[in-house]
Amino acid sequence: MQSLRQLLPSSVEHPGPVAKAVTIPSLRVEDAPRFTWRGMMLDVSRHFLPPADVKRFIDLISLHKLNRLHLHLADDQGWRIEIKSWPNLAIHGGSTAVGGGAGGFYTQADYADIVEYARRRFVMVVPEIDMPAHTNAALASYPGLNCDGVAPPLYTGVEVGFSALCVDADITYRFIEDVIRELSAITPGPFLHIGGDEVKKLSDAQYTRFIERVQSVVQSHGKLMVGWDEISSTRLLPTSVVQFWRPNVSPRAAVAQGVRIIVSPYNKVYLDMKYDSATVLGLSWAGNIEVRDAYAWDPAMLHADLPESSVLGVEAPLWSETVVDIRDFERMAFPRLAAVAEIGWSPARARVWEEFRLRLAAQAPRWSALGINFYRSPQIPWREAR
Ligand code: IFG
Repeated sequence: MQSLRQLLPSSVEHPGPVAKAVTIPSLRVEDAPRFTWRGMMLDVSRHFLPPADVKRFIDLISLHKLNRLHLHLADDQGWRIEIKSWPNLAIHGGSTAVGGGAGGFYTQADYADIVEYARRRFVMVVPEIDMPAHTNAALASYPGLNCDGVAPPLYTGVEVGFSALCVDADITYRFIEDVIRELSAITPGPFLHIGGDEVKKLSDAQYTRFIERVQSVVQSHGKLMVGWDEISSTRLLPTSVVQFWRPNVSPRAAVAQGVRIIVSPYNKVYLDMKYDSATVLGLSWAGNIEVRDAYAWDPAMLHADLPESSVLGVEAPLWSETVVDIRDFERMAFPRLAAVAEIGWSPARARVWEEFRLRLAAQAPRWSALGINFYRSPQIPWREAR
């Protein structure tokens, strides 16, 4: 359908009835994706996106034949999914956001609605509850979850790594069991992301024990564990998936365990990175990422010891420390997400920057008709309708 849609004039993308009949030549399309996992991640914790805006993104990613939507549902600044057995997680832990503004959360009905909306567009939702670090929102919601029994205040800043679950306390595993049980029950897809990134407050032994225990909880609920690349130092089931975000971390240990890899190199596809020094939104710790940086690389060439057979696919995370509403999210995602979509779909030999930038230029009328707030990168000769 998306291939057929791309053959239609951009005028059909305007809301409302199509003015006149549209014809296309009779043709035969033979096409198939290179990678199975073609995704993006929305960080709805640092800033919350209401369900209607998440559905808007599902429309836009399915237009580009992406098929995975990873929702970063819990972090230090916000817990965004209702857990019935621990109601204060969303009520208190979801009450604010970076900068101290209003937060929000998805009821389980909202989440089920998003999952169904995505399924009808061939997009699989992959929920993430980040742990053992990035957990201040949970710790602030239940004093009993803290080793000292004292709940920290809600956090509205942008530091990372300062929080950690009390990994040697039994209550922590009752909490994890309940959260994973409830989330698994409303997630038809096979994957459950447990984060695992940026842990500064635990020893390696504590971290390893924790991840391996959480992996068995995920497995007991019939799901496959996904985690950021820090988990590759632990003993993983071959069905687990490791999301490589740090280009300098070798996937050798993970590949040796037979796990599959998603590549999200922060210097190529972290969509919260500024386009250039003039970009108002975004961060710059990983360097600026213009459209060409997001396009001119290949997952199979990232690491010498990463065979293409281990690469499940590619995913572009959009962290929202500085990204507040849907128009900000769209501005950071487009046009770079179109580059990532082509990396996920097309054979490497078919990807040539000078050719891609012209095809991208031709998307301007279509994206404008769809009302996408895309960044007019100076690298692209945008063909705006007069
Ligand atoms: N790294 C953190 C994110 C976010 C990001 C912002 C990962 C896996 C920096 N962890 O990327 O939570 O703060 O660019």
